[in-house]
Amino acid sequence: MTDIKIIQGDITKMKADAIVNAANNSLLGGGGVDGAIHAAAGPHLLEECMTLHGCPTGDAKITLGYDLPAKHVIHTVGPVYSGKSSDCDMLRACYRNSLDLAKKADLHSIIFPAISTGAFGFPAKTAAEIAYDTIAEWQKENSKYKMQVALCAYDDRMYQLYKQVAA
Ligand code: AR6
Repeated sequence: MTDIKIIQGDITKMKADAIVNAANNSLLGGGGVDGAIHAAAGPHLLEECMTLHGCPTGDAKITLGYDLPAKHVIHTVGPVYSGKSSDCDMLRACYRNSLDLAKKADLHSIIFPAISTGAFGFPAKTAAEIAYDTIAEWQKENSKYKMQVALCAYDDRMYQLYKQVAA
């Protein structure tokens, strides 16, 4: 059964087994949600990220959450939007690999920001559809594993798009 909550707000304030970071290949911080997560988690997050030696686009790596309410951060790297169909494949891979990693770490709740829809320029509506459909498919394939998933919109527009695709 599909069980995806649509929520709005600042992901750094949210409690879960993991929040997902829309990072870049260096994993050493940046702006947007990445900057907010590092600021709220404190300097130990960057120290742990420095041991990970970056992350390829579409892949995901896990750290502790340090000063965040969330226990862990799953850092994934979305595609920089270029209009190629491989962008969609990469965005799907971000959601899939983050969920697989959370399951491997025995986590049971995860909150995603709208990966790639800010600085990386991915069209919000298509990104919302990819996020929802990929998570729903993963939940179907992993129906024996209880994983609460939420999609966190920061602004009203993204929130309305998520509500539309979930309807
Ligand atoms: N809580 C939830 N969502 C947020 C927050 C927050 N505190 N802040 C921003 N968003 P972006 P990207 C939303 O640009 O497009 C960074 O510099 C925002 O409204 O953070 O994947 C990285 O280091 C948007 O919908 O990530 C990379 O270099 C969504 O998060 C690059 O930006 C994603 O916007 C990644 O770009």
